[in-house]
Amino acid sequence: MKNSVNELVNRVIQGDKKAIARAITIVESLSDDALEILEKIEKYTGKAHIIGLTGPPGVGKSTLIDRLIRRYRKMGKKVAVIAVDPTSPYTGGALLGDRIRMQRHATDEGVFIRSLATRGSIGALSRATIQVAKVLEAAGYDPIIIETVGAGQADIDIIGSAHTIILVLMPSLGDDIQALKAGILEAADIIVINKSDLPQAEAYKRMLEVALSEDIDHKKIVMTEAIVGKGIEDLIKTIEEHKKTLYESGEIERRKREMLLREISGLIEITILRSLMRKVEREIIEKSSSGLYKTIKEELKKIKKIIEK
Ligand SMILES: Nc1nc2c(ncn2[C@@H]2O[C@H](COP(=O)(O)OP(=O)(O)OP(=O)(O)O)[C@@H](O)[C@H]2O)c(=O)[nH]1
Ligand SMILES: [Mg+2]
Repeated sequence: MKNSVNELVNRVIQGDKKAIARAITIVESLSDDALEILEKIEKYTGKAHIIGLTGPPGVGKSTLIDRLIRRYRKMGKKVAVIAVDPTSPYTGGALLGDRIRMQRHATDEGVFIRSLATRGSIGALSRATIQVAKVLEAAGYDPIIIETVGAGQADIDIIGSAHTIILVLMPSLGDDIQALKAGILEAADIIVINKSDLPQAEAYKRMLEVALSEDIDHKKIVMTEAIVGKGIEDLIKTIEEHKKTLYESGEIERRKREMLLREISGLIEITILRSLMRKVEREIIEKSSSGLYKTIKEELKKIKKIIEK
C-alpha cells in the first residue's frame, strides 16, 4: 500500500482530480492510509485561505458560492468547495438548479466540489472536514470554501474550522435574527445580506446594524444579489481585507492552532475509539458480555498509562 499511497499523493500534488477524489475518500475514513496521506501532504499545506460559509436554508448560499467560484476563476485562482451535509430543509440538498449550476464547473480543472456527510460524527461538522481541506490545499486549491447549512449545530461548528467565517442572511421580517444560533452572529467575520433586491433590504440592514451595535467595527456587512452577481466583487474584497487583518494582527496563528486542535482531537477520538471497539467486540463474541466493564476499565487504564508516560 505504501507505494500506491506515494503514487496517489504525487498525483494529488499534480492536481489530478481523480486522484484527489480518491485521496479524499481515504482521508475521510480516517484510516491508517489516511494518516499516511496526511503525513505526506503536510509540507504542501498551511497557506490556503479557508472560508467557512453558513446561513439559514434558502438564503442563497449555493448561488453565492457559484458566483464566488466564477469570480475567483477569473482571478486565476483554483477554488474548492466542501459542502457539509448538503441536505437542507429548504431545497432537500442538491436541488436541480444547484446541480446544473455546479455542473458547469465539473470539467474545469480549477474547480473542485465535494460533499461530505455528517453521518457518523458526533459533532455536526464531519470530523474529517479539515483533513479533506488539506488534501485540496496540497492539490493547489486556494481558497477553500466550506459550506454548511445553518439549520442546526453545523453553523456553530464552523467556528474553529475556518479562517474567515461568512454568515449569509436575507431580508426578512427579522424574526430570523432572534432565531439564529446563539454566538454565530458574533462569531461571523463577514455578514452577507443576500437577495438585496428584495424591498425590505435596507431596513433589514439597519436592523442588523442595531443588533450588532456593540461590535460593528469588527463586522463587515456586505449586500449582494447573488442571482445576478451583484456585490460579489465587494464580497471578495472584504474577504481579502479580513485575511490581511488576520495576518497583520497575528490572529491567524490563534485560528490555525484552534483548527489544528480540532483536527487532532477528531483523529485521536476516532482512532482510539475504533481499536477499543474492536477489542470489546472480540471480547463479547468470545466470552459473552459479562465482565465487559472490567475489560473497558482495564483497556482505558492501559491507554492512559501509555499516554501519560
Ligand atoms: N431574489 C433573489 N433570489 C435569490 C438570490 N440569490 C438566490 N436566490 C434564490 O433563492 C433560492 C435559494 O437559493 P440557493 O442558492 O439554493 O440557497 P441555499 O442557501 O443554498 O439553500 P439551501 O442549500 O437549501 O440551504 C433560489 O431560488 C435562488 O434562485 C438573490 O440575490 N435575489
Ligand atoms: Mg445550497
